[in-house]
Amino acid sequence: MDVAIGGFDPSEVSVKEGDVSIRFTNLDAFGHDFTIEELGLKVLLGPNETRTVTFTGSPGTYTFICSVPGHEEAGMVGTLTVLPAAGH
Ligand SMILES: [Cu+2]
Repeated sequence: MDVAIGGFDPSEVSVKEGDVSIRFTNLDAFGHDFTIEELGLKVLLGPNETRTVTFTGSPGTYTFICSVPGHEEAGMVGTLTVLPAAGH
């Protein structure tokens, strides 16, 4: 997922429940983060940093933002949908 002041690309992501891995690339020369308040998840992304983060996702729809002041207002908001694994 590309992370920049204009927003997250893609801004709508669907994954299966369980271990969710997302690779983030910060395209800007200043910091951002990937925050899902409902999950207590906050991934800090330094300038031009690329990192992969794994967390446990339960089925549902979650809003993610960049919590740096002003960045959500600048469009850094999106939706993560965690789908039930097959067989549930
Ligand atoms: Cu940001």
